[in-house]
Amino acid sequence: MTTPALLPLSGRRIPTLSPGAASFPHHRATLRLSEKFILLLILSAFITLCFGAFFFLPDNSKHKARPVRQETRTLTLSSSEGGGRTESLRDKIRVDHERALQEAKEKLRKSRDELRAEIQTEKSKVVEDLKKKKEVPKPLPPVPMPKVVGVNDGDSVEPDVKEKRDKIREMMKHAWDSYRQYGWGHNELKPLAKKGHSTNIFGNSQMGATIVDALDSLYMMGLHDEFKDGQEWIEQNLDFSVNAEVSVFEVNIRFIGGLLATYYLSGQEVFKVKAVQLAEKLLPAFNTPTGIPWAMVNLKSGVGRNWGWASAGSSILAEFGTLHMEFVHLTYLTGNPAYYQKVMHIRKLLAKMDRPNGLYPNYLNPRTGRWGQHHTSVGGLGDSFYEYLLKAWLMSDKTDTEARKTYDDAIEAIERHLIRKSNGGLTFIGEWKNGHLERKMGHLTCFAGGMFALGADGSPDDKAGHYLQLGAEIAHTCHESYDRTVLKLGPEAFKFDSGLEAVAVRQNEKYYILRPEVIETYWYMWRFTHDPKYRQWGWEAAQAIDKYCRVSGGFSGVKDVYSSNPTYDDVQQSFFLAETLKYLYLLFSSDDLMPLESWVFNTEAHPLPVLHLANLTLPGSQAQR
Ligand code: DMJ
Repeated sequence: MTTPALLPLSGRRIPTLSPGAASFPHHRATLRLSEKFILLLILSAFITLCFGAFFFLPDNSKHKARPVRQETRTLTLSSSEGGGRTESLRDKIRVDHERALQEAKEKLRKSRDELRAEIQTEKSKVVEDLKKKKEVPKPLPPVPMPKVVGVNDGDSVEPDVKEKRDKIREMMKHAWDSYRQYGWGHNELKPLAKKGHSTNIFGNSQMGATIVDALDSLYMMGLHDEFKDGQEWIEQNLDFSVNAEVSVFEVNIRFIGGLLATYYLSGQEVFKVKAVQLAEKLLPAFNTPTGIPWAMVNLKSGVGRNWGWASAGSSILAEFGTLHMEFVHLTYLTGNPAYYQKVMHIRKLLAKMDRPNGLYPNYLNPRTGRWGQHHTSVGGLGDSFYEYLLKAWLMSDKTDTEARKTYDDAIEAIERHLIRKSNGGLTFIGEWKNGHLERKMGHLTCFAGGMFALGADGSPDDKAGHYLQLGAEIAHTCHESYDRTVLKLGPEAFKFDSGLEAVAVRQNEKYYILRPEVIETYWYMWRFTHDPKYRQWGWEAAQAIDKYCRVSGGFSGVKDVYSSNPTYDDVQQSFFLAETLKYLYLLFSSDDLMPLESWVFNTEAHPLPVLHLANLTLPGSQAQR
């Protein structure tokens, strides 16, 4: 009861605490405190009076409603039988009064800072409670579930292949069990230190990135108990109202992609609901003058900004260009056009821009809508932008022809300006930097072999054979980058210069951090050609990972693939479980597990079903479909 009376009083103190308040003379503060004490006394006396009036004055309404005889009876009752009751009421009032006084005294004994802290805590509690009330998940509109095919198949009849598949499953279990034991709930695992790990892409949060990223792999591999544990953690702990500044791109591809894929595979509503809750938290990132999103957003405040290292405050092509698949699915599942409109706006804006040599620079300023440095890459900073153009077309059941045309044009420019053959006959994809070609290829760029193969069917001028061949050449080059190392694992970047062929030069390019791109390309090439060499190459990589990256607490990256005695980086990346092991597992499964006619894998290897939208119009998409 005393708190409401004190709150306005305390509230009035706040202005005195504003800048300048610190210089108030001490006696003045004392004077204010005694004034308040007197006020409180008056107030509590007044409360006592009200109590008395309430209990002892006759009730007017009763006067009107009841006959006179009953009135007399009531009065008689209170003076004779009610004598004891009056006494106890007086006692109660006295006790309440004393308690109020005591509480008031205690409050006044506290320092200004203590009081301020109390008020702040109360306020935050109210805000939190209100938020919790608001966050009760809204039921989502029912939509037809897309065809979910080939989720539980894939076991091979060949014993040798089956054995390899089982080995990959065992590796997955080791990675998961270690994370379960030492890093549970953290984003990632430090397998040597045997504790949790997180990087700035997830802010300072503990959002269980490995759980969300790994769930669909566990599901496909039939690791049911592990899947159940992960689902339970998500149901009980995955909370996005955290004060964390996260990467919009990473959260989209790992969390939203992971949750959506797991929803489609398992049919469990919780994954869909969580994906939508999280997506809502990303939307403020699009509040920029151009609608090109910030790279990072604070999940609590919605404030966005870009990476400090990006050219001229720019957003990154591979980040704002890798949202389409997940956002189309979000609109499909929720009926909310906002997601679809955001990504289509980005596409429209890019279509209007000039492109140097037909190439897309990696940097675009979200305030001015102008390109930053003219660097173009099919690896880091550019890669999945091209991938999502192709996959937007595939995911729309090949009806999004605008996306296909944009992909074809971009690939044509890339082939003309960035793809070359080395002296030793290896096809590589270099990087365009300020008007010249850097003859260096990243591990990340190796995904492009799979992309070319995936896009071969449907390419213009009957060039399907050409693109499948290009995919095979990239796969070969990337295999060489693995084969020319001591550990038989690929470096982060390798050169084709001054007599060098597919080898890393700088020490800081010699590491392998459990990345998936080379194995991803082997898998696509395997699906399209069934050439046994892709399974062979995949198996070489799996063995090397098991031999050099496996430790008792999980799997770790290594710092130098050219050293026979490498040191560990002590990180088990979440994409190792989401992608590397999933692609390996698929490589040793039959094609009826996740057939590519029905599923499109996002850039983090989370499969999303093809939406047969030919006769459907997404809200806000009239112009496009
Ligand atoms: C993954 O998170 C995704 O594949 C992303 O597109 C880029 N690379 C990492 C893994 O290497």
